[in-house]
Amino acid sequence: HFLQNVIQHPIFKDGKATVNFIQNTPALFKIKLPQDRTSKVVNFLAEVIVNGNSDVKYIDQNKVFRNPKVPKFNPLEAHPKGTKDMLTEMGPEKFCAWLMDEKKIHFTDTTMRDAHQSLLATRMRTYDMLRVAESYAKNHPNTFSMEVWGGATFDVSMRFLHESPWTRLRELRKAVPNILFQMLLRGSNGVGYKAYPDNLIEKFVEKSWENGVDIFRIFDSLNWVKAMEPSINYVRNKTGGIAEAAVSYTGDILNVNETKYTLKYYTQLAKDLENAGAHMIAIKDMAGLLKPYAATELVLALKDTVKLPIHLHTHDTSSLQTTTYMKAIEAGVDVVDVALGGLSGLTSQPNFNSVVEMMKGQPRAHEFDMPKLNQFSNYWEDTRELYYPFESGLKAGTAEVYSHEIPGGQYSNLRPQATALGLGDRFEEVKTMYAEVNKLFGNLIKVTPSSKVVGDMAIFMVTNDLTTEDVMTRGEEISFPDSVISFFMGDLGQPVGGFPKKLQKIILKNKKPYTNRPNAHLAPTDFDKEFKAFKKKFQKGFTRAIEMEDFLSYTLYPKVFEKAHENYKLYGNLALVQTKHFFYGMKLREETLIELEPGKTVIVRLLSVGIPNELGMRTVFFQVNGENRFVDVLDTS
Ligand code: 3PY
Ligand code: ZN
Repeated sequence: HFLQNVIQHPIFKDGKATVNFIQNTPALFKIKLPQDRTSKVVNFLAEVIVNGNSDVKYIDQNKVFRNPKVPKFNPLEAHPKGTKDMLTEMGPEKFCAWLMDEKKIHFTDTTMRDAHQSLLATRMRTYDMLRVAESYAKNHPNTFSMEVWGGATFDVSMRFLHESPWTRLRELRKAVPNILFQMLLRGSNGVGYKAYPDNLIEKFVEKSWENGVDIFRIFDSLNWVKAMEPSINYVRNKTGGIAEAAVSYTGDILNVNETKYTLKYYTQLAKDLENAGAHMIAIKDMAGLLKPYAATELVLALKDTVKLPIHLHTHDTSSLQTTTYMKAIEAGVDVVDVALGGLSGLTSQPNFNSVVEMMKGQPRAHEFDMPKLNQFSNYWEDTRELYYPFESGLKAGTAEVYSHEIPGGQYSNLRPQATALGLGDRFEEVKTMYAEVNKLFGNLIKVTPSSKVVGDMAIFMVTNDLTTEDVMTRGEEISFPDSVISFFMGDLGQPVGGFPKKLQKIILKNKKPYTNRPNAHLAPTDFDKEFKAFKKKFQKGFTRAIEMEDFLSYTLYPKVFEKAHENYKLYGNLALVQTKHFFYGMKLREETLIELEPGKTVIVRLLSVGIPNELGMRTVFFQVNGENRFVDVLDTS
């Protein structure tokens, strides 16, 4: 049909079609695609086979993937009782009291959130999580919690993986009804990079709970209690979940020259968070700077200051952090964050499997079935191979982290960001500059989004060959990155000790900064009006009723949502496609299985790919459930 239209077009008929024909007659090439789910997903496969997945920058043609094995479990057996059941029975206060009475050390498994955010630029797909989720829930119900949501996963799942973060959460919840689910919430910045209206955050918290989140780890990128307080209240008032408020750790409390981020500073902060209503306190060591002996001091002091469970989070960038856990456990920490072996270490969390082994025979040991826990590590090790283009390239632990202080979750993004800007060979300089910018900005707590501001400035300065002296002496002539200007305006809140005044003047030029909560300047979201307008705009593309959750995704990331939605209309639910074929397409005679719904599986086999015709179109032949099908795709190479 499409070819008929082209052939009968007057320009084409007259033999006047040139290389510009496609550009000049775009309507002809807007092929109306069939709407059923099978055709949509086949169209996607054809597109990746011909043009590749635009998120994959290079392909190693010799790469051979192993088939990740899901550890055995009984699908017919009920889920064993876990911490989620206990929270439901006890409510947050009693549950936290139980946790503090526990002698055993407890473990949060971060594999499905921070581990892949920090090692694989957040690219882990729902497909690979769902494959093992039920098995994990049935094999290891004694896990304290699983961090599965929030942080960068929210936008990356839409932006690059063409998934709905809400569907991910719901599907995981179904597979894991027994273990607590945890998310990372950037306080007033939600799961974004700027402040949002308070009532939007409130709705977001409420919906996250309804869809499956139990523990909300709430932090502020500048450790500003005022910015965390509203979120703590929303969790307390709108959900039955746990408000875990985070003390983000930077510097070194054992450094005798430290005057800002001292032990006293952290204990006071924890006390303020307890007074603000936190159920638990997290030590959020986002860059992995908490050294073993410092952990002893910090945990003992916090235990002395607050009557709440203490949950320790770190990144193993230095490769020392298992020792930090040992010291923290000795000092009485209640829960530590770990990742399953195959996705642990370096910029990720310490190795779950090995920490369990370390504790064997010790007073605070917590028993896990080791052969089975190791099977899960192997699953992730094999699965990780599928994500090789997103590896950060860090091969060994580095003591450099104590000087640059780059958070683990940022490290895996900063390198590709630098490479994309042509600074691949100058990453050393970027890291050094990151530390210099931190000093210039007054020594900040650096965690999303404040860490992004520092990263943006570092890259900007390296790109433009600027020194800190240039900034201070001729900053008036420099147009700084938007994120930097916005930061100095007070859009992310107030840093500890305030902004460096001279630099603030240079960066803001004539603008006047504010000092109260950024959210106080934002008009509340008018849910009635805006949700109605949203429905009107988007309902056509949905095969189900639009939900408030869709609206929240849109409100937090309008452009990203719109693009993801366009994609959804074209290709349907891409979370169902196997990862190998999602990223790399299919090889000749290869088969892929797509389970559209339980009991409805489509088997697609690639038969051949035609050479481009004079219009650049290629015909991809498949066998779909035994029947031949072809799809024409414009080769854009
Ligand atoms: C995030 O906000 O995504 C983080 O992981 C911060 O550490
Ligand atoms: Zn982290």
